[in-house]
Amino acid sequence: MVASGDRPVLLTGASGTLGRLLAARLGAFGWVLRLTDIAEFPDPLPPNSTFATADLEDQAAVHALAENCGLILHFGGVSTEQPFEAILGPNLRGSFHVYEAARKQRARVVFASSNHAVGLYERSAVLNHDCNLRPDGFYGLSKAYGEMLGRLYWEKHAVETIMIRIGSVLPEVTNERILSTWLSPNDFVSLIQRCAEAERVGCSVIWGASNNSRSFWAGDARATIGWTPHDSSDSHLDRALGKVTDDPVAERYQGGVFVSVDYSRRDFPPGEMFDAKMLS
Ligand code: 15L
Repeated sequence: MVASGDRPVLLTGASGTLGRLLAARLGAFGWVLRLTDIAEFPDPLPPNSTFATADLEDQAAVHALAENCGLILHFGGVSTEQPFEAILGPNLRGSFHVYEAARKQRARVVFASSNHAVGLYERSAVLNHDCNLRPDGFYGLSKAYGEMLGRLYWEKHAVETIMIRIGSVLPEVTNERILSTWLSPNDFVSLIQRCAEAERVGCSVIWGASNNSRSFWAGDARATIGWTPHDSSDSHLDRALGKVTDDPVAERYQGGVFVSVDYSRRDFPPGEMFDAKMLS
């Protein structure tokens, strides 16, 4: 375990949906948590936890929060598709501050990347972790940047990182796309446990998805960190099959409705992959 009593765990984005889930569940395991967010923490504080509001753009604040931490769970920043200017500070500058702090503290980082870093693959594709990044908007682009930041800090400074390309962490499978992207809350928590407990992780990419037979993704570093998901969207098939939008762009791509935001490409017929051959 890279974190313990005198090497606490810093959780950024603690007041967000995933942050609150992690704070409650990891706190109940007895983890010593240092929680932070730009917004107040809305829940009762878990045992052994402290909370401080901070802006990820404030380098000094991030460095102070990370002091003595052995693990940083970086879940902070904007989590939806937004104009570039809204993403720039929290997601790009903020992630830089987190990685610099990790370098200083010799801490491991778990970076909450997203399926939107590869959201412009069509739904028929099954991706390996080393596929080209194909972000589906400025949010996805910031996650791709975070992944490259993680790689830089591993290769140049030996900062260990696990990048989790999170699918959809939800209590229920609510539509057809989520049959492919679902990560159950229990599998999500067990993944974070393994990220902390694994002896060595280097620089690893994990698809943050349960054991879904309709998955868009296969092949990642889960064996290296010893993580096995136990849930599957398959048991929600009846409820979710056929629940689709009437938006052809969202239904065509893995990233769903994030792709549709400001999408202006009209030159490729549905079903046709964009690849280098089409340019020659
Ligand atoms: C994400 O990255 C978002 O933060 C989350 O709100 C969901 O939209 C999720 O991806 C998803 O693709 O389902």
